[in-house]
Amino acid sequence: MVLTTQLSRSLLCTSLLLITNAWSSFANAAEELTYEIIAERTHKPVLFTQGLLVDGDHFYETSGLYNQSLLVTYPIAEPASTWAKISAPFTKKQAIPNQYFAEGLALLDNKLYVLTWMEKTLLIYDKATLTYEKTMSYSGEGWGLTTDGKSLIRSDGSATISFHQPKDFRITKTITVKDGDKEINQLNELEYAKGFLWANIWHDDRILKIDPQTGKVLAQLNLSALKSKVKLDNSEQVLNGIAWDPNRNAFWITGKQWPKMFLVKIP
Ligand SMILES: [Ca+2]
Repeated sequence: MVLTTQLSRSLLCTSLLLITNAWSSFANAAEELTYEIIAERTHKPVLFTQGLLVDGDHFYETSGLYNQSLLVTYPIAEPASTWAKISAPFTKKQAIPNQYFAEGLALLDNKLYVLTWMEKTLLIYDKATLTYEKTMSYSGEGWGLTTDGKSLIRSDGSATISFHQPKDFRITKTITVKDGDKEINQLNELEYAKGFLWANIWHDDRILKIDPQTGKVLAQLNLSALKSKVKLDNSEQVLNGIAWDPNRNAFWITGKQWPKMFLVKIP
């Protein structure tokens, strides 16, 4: 009898704990934003997208992997015919040396900053010509990169976001990204838009809207509907690539080796 009572007490406690945990994870989940896909265009499947941004009427994009990393630029507007779309050359293309795995990309004061994954090296290129200018070094991994117009903002695969001063890439501030109490790891491609930081999560179809001061997740976008619109062959072809297009007041979203990009508007 005593044993039975203890057992039922412990079962009751376990159930209460499960309910509490379920409630707290529910309470932590940031609000889901609604969105509309207002346009789509081709994306060259050769691009293993790591960084994506819009400047004026052009995209700038980095493509990863060793021995094949690239920095490219191409127009947002596409030719009319399907063949012309598929065969359109890049406006400019710069091969990144074989020892580097290119990662995130940011544009600040006419310089393109390219992170590398494990090489602890930031590569700097001239925006107009894509010519290489110099490198700077840093600690840790390089995943995503963006800018608020003052700092270069870097993700490294963890929940930490580092703010670097552009002149020497020294860290001036870090934030930890949390949805409620839960740290969100594996933050990848970044975009700074409308005063907020937006981040992909690696191997996840969500993009988070983050308070750049505190790291608090304010809302999330579930973009699994985009992935269902592209034919993918392998599990590494994940959603990755967020670029704010101020002329269209919407985000261009793509993924690694995706054949399409989508223009996503949040009402
Ligand atoms: Ca971006």
